Amino acid sequence: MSILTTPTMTGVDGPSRNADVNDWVRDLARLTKPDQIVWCDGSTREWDDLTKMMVAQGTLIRLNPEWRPNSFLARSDPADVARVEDRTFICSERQADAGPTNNWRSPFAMREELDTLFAGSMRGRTMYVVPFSMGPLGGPISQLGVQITDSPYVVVSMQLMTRMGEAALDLIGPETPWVPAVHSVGAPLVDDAGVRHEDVAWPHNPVKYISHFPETREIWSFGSGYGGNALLGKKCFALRIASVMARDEGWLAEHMLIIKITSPAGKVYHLAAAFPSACGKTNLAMLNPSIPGWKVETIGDDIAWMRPGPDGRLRAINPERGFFGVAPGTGITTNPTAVDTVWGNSIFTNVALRDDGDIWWEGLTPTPPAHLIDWQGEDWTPESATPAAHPNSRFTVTADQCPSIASDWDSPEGVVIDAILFGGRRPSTVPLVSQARDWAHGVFMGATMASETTAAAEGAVGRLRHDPFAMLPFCGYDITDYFAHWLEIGETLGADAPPVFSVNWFRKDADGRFIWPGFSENSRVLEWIVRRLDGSVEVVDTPVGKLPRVRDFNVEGLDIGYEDLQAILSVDRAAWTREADEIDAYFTELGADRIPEPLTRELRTLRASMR
Ligand code: GTP
Ligand code: SPV
Ligand code: MN
Repeated sequence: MSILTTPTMTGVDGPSRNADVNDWVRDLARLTKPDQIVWCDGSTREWDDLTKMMVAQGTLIRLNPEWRPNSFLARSDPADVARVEDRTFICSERQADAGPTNNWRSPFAMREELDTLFAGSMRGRTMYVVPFSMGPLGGPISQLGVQITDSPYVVVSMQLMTRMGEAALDLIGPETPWVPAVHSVGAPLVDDAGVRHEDVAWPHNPVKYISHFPETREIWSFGSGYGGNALLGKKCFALRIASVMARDEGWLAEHMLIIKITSPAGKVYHLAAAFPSACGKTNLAMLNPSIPGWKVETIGDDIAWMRPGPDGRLRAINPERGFFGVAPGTGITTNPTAVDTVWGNSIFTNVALRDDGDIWWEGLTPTPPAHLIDWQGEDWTPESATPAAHPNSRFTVTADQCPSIASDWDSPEGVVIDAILFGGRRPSTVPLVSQARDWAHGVFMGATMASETTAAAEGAVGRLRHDPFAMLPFCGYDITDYFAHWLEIGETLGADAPPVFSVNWFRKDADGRFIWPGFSENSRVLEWIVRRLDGSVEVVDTPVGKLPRVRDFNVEGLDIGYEDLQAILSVDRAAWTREADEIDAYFTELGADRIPEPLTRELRTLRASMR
């Protein structure tokens, strides 16, 4: 970590080989008026200095190093706990390019607003310059960015989540494209009168803006320090900006996990799967198969960048370096691999603190400790009315600590994708698994996904909403153009396009209980999918896709009744008639004339077969 310039030191060049980077940093310092500028190098020393500083000022609590070495707890402000979708903006030149699902602002109007908000927004604070790479350093599919932030919590989180620091900066040559990402928590320590105020543990601003300029490939985020609002390499760059790059350049930027599966016969397969936020990507990415002989290894748990490779097949990389995973429900029975991953060198945000200086959250262990300090810093006992950890509390940790990480998880060329999965939280209607008839039907499955909302975003939880491709909050352009782009990728891939499947772990019975045991038992669904890839199992052709024959589905050693299995492996015609109406209404909402013809044809086929 090096303190190289202060805004008052005019004429001092920054350390980048790219003059635009240096100029941009200087201009932003003039606008935001920090006390000093620090160019981050990504070193252990930098991590130690920043974490010590944050412990001293109360932003971090050092966990008991006997239990959790080099690990920290952060408690956010209760008003800054998740992504803010209604404050997320796509500022394309034309409103139509943002499409029917995004909040749009004209770039001109937004720049004016942002100029006002950012003016002096870092007074009294340090401006950190965080160069980073999404994807392995120098990889052919990787992209570079530079984030400016006044949050040291964001700096250390970016160290875990991206390839951050000197090596990334070195890669940005005079002509190298890089994405500028500006972030301020919007809480200056010096006011307009020049009076200095005490800092708080989690500075933020009630007014939040998560703004994207797709044409100029820029990100401006104001007012939040939490997750995807603030770690700008993740949703803002790797999904919203990258989806626009991908549209223009013929590839895909997706909200998908990537896994490597080895069958008992030793054959290797790679799968990519899109599930909405807090719907089981991390769990599937770290799956511990319950069926003997199968192995699942982790490549990514949240984002996949995929493009046709030299052999014409789809290849994927995980552009991230770490996991920002949902804590509640991640436990020694549901996801022991994640629990092992966070043994140390981790940041926990909004979880509960144990009396012995370790952490806890709902579902980590079957029995809660007798006493805790909850995520808001209050005493908590099992009798308390509120959860000890916030429902969107998270762990942040590098992927290389994951015991199930695949040896080639950071291969710069990526892995060949053998199948694509789409899934959501659907208490009814959608079967446990079905295979699309072809690519167009697969795109229809993705485009018509719906899921119950979760705590990953501000707003009501448990409300069923359409979330096409799990990209509703993350597509940086018109979602109907995005559907068309998926269809075009299918044209490019031709016969090499991977088969597409729909999965749903979340069917409920009349009493509201999950019918399918899920978690490690999901390996049985993976087994069926792999057998389909090998062509070694027959299917039942239905209007919604190719379903398993119940007798082929491996339930050996599983405690599930025949009727329950039958229920989740069949098509309820009444429910699917309603579903077709629902899809029709959604397509109309998106603009019936904007929906690509192959998708309206799929809907007609579905309707016709329900008569
Ligand atoms: P983001 O990081 O927000 O994009 O989400 P994610 O998709 O990675 O979410 P994650 O895997 O962390 O999902 C967490 C939630 O899904 C927890 O509440 C889990 O208990 C639940 N979950 C995951 N897999 C299953 C499953 O097979 N069955 C059931 N019933 N719940 C599951
Ligand atoms: C999600 O909400 O899908 C996440 C968490 O992965 S965040 O990084 O906050 O977007
Ligand atoms: Mn996500």
